[in-house]
Amino acid sequence: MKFSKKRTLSLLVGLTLGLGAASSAYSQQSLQDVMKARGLTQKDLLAAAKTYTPTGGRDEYIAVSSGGQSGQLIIYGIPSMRILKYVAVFTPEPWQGYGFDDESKAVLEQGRINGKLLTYGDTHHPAFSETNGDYDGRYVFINDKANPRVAVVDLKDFETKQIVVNPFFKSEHGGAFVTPNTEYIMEATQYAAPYSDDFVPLSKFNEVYRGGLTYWSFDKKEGRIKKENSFVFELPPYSQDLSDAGKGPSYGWGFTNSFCSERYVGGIEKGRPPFEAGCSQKDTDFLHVTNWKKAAELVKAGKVKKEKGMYLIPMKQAIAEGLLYLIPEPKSPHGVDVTPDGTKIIVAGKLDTHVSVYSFDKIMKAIKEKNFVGKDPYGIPIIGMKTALHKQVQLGLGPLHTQMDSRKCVAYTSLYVDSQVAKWDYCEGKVLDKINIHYNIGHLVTMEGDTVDPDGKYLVSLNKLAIDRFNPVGPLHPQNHQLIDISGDKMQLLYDMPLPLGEPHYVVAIKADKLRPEIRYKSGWNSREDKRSKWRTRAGREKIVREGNRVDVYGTLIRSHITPEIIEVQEGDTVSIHLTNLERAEDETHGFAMYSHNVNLSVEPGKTVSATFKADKAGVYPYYCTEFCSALHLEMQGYLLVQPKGYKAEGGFVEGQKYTKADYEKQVKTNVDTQAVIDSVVAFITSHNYKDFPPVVALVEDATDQLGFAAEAKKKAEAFAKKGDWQNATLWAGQWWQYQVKTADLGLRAKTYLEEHGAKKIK
Ligand code: K7E
Ligand code: CUA
Repeated sequence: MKFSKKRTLSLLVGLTLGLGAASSAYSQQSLQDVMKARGLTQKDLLAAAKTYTPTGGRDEYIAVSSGGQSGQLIIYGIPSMRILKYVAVFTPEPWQGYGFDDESKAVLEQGRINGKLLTYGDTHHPAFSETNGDYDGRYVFINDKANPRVAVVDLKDFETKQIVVNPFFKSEHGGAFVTPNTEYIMEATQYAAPYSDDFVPLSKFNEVYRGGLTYWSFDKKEGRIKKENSFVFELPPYSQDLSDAGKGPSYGWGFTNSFCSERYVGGIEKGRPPFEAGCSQKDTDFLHVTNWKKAAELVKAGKVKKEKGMYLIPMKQAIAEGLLYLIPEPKSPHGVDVTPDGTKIIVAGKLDTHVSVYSFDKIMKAIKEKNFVGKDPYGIPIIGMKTALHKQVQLGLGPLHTQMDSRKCVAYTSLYVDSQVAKWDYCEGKVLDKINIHYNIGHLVTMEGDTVDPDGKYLVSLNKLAIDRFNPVGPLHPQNHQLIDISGDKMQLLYDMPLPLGEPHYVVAIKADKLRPEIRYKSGWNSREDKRSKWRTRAGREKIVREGNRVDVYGTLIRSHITPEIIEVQEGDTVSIHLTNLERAEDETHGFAMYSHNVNLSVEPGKTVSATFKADKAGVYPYYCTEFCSALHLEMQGYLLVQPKGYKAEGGFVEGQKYTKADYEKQVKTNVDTQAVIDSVVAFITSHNYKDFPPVVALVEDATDQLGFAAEAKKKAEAFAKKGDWQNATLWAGQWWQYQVKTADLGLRAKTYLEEHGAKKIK
């Protein structure tokens, strides 16, 4: 467990070389046996040693991947490539209760477009929040290409908090990218469309259809996008593509690619050449250069008009104020990436074998000297390509995206057509290394590779096609994320990870120790609004409140019961079940599922969530906890009874089993024996330095709680016994035992932990 990486490696290598080391003959043989049986080479073993993570081990980096059309985010560790979580963003997801509880439904509701609720998103580019151009580990943003929206995910709990809809665009792609202090989140259009929601014939394409670039204002303290402070650059109907924000010397500026500056409109069904022909005819398209800092000042000074609840900067105003410039770039470009020092802008063109490196200094000089080669049809000044270029470097076929290394001037660019990654020097303009990937790479990511201070180390290649890489699972293949070691001079392929959800476009990777997610919510927390829920309940305060046809159930969840266990309502009532998880222990989530009402909740420790539904059919509806939370999890259950209109109550509870004094005494004996086991475990724990182990301290805290509950149940049992009510006495004695079992379970977990982590005896 405590072996250093070096030590583990030398151990492995030593064993495989097997130079007559008779003393370790057994393990030597077994490792070679495995190699032989599985057909593994020395190189494979080395790669395995670089990625294999023993049980309980952690990853150095956490990757946040777009989930493509799944509308989610995928979280995985690097270098282990183990998937840790899917985060529901634009799409309902039952495990997280997302889109099922009222609180998260309200988030999805924010994303309605034209009154329609959308239950998917086409996610492309996740972006971490930044402070001084470096990841600060607080938020992640993700865009939806199909329905121009941006979502905010808080890394405190990896939950989606907000979705904003772009009121001008009908499609987007160049987002989410953040400015160096997360002042703004960039979002550029893809397919031009009218800003209004009206019908506009294609004959008016040049005059009325528009592209655009939104700078969404972000309030870092509150963790929310502020639409009312955000602004949009009106842009020509070119297909704007990716964006990146300037940093260092280029701070205050943004860069946005485009293709189809031909403004071609297809019509293949009418015999016109298709979009793809008309959109790739010219030799160059345009890089849009925008001055967001100056734009923000204009907005602040009240010089920009508001429309649809945000600021819209018309092209005329942007040109007059010197906020907007164009620079030709080789045809059909895709990625645009600013170098860590902010001095250069790297543009890769799908249909050009070169990567173009623009110099920010040269761009500024041209602007200062008004050195323009002309204007586009909308009057935007054009800076000459040669004027702005630092270098063009021939890399290979289909260069798309670029990421940076920790080494100065070193970058990695994906080559889609060549199915390769090129490592190259953007200062000198020379290729350093190439590696084959499988197959057709889109984006790639290096560790913290788009910050001012990249870590390098690993690169993940996001491949579009997997073809023959994995066991076949039908015509729809998983994606293939390939892990590459870039720490040496030569790139080394380490691992293939099938990603079984959506087509992820981009991934960002952050140093794991920058993240400090919470392990529980403050008690009674509405996690989507980040405040105490008005529906929260404390233990013993559970209640059912009726007001006309509305019934509010204030309930709680704790191992292993749901309070209330019986809910009686009348046909036609609107029922709202509000559940608070009372647990303080780590990883004690309870679920709540109920027959036939599409009610399915996830209630993490401390959280309060609600499910509102119409009880429109009389009947019996069992509900239960969906998370295997303790040995008595299956008993964590209850009934919703929907009584027919005019129903008159008959009878009370029917006892299935009658208990006697003997039953009570038998149960008490069991409890006394159980207490002895608990005492021995407690003695073990307290005789060790358990306080040096925070996970054990948390377990002990939880166990103490459970013992407290046991004591309460014991009191009840004894009170009933005194009255000779053996029925209730026996049942409460049983409940007393249930809490003991939970205590013992926690205690044993703590004991195992101490044994496995070499705890020392202290007395
Ligand atoms: Cu290249 Cu949406 Cu960034 Cu796909 S995008 S690859
Ligand atoms: Cu709570 Cu199972």
